[in-house]
Amino acid sequence: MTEFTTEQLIEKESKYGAHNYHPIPVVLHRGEGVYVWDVEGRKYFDFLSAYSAVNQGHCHPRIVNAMVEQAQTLALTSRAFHSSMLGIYQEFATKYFGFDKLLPMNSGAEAVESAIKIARKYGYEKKGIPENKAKIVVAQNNFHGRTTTIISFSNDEDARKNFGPYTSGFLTIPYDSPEELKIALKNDDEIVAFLVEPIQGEAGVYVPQEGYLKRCYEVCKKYDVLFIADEIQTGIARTGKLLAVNHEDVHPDILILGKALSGGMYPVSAVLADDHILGVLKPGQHGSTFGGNPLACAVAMEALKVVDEENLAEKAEKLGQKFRDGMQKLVETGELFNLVRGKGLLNAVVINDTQESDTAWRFCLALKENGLLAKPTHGNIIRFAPPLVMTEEQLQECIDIITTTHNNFEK
Ligand code: IF1
Repeated sequence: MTEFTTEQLIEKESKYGAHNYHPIPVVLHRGEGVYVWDVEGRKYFDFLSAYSAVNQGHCHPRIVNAMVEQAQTLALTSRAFHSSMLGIYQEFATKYFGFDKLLPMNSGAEAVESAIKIARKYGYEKKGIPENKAKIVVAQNNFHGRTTTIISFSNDEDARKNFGPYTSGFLTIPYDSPEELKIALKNDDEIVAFLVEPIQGEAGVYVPQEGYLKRCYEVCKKYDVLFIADEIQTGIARTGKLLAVNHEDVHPDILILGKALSGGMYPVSAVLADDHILGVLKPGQHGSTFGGNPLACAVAMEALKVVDEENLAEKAEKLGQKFRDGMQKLVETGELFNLVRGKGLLNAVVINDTQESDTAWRFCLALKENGLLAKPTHGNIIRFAPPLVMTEEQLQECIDIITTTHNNFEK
């Protein structure tokens, strides 16, 4: 319980904050594992996990400990000096993911920006592309973050409109089409990279056809183009493997991680690649005050150990199947759910109504009343992504909550 009520706290945000979000009207105060509590002490299952940042569960005791201990020792040095944590973290994480090198950043968007800069520089210095001509291929309906360059190649009007002028050098092709990628690369030798989400999260958990990533990777190899996987949302056990590209045995040239790299405890992101690629960055050419700080290193290392030692990838795979089976029953027996899709514990249900309707929103409000938090995307899609530390019994309880809410819901 806190000094202020839900209404008072929402009012403060509304009065003193920028209105760049439309949250579900719940004010959270505490979290533990798969649960969060609001300021009135009501308990909820968290089915968003801060957009897959809290894969390890809220306030995981091991990650909290690592954080507190490091915070009491040394939090920030900047990269003007070495720290006793950075090299240890980089060695640990590169071996964990199988790359030569790691560039540490903070937010996801920053890591995407970094990957773009590295790919361009690689194109000029290793492939001899004429100055300012490098192009990067991206997919339609992508979501890679909110910076000026990244929104330049978004086709979401809300994300883009009135934020121009835009950064050039990006070519958009349809998602889920290796053929279109091949056509693009074949006809243009100024392309340096293909940047892609293994599953499009923001687009509504759009899972491409099996073999898509593998075929795109092969096309990239054929035309000597870097395959960049944005695994900020799909990575770190969320989809049932450590990385979503592991489902198709793809080893990206550049791997981008964020979110659950810290278990949601702290903004930690990273770009991983081998020497010949990351080696293009020389002193003074890229950096960040906070990137690679000792606190981030300690937190990320512990967060990754938890993923491994608690077998979170296997859990996500198994629980995900159970979750989709539960939702599939509702798709088949009721009128409200059109379909369920996803991989591991990154899933979504498409509601049988228009994108403009408020049905999905009202369904999420009903879920909240029944003790489960989820949020619609694109009007009629509801994403379901609980922390991966959930037990099978808890998941069954959640399926029951969604089923009861579904059966009592009036469209
Ligand atoms: C928000 C979405 C999820 C991402 C991928 C990079 C980033 C993200 C694949 C940037 C961030 C977030 C941002 C968050 C909502 C959320 C989101 F709905 F917008 F698309 F997860 F599905 N690449 N995704 O998903 O990382 O800079 O935010 O650390 O409120 O904008 P960031």
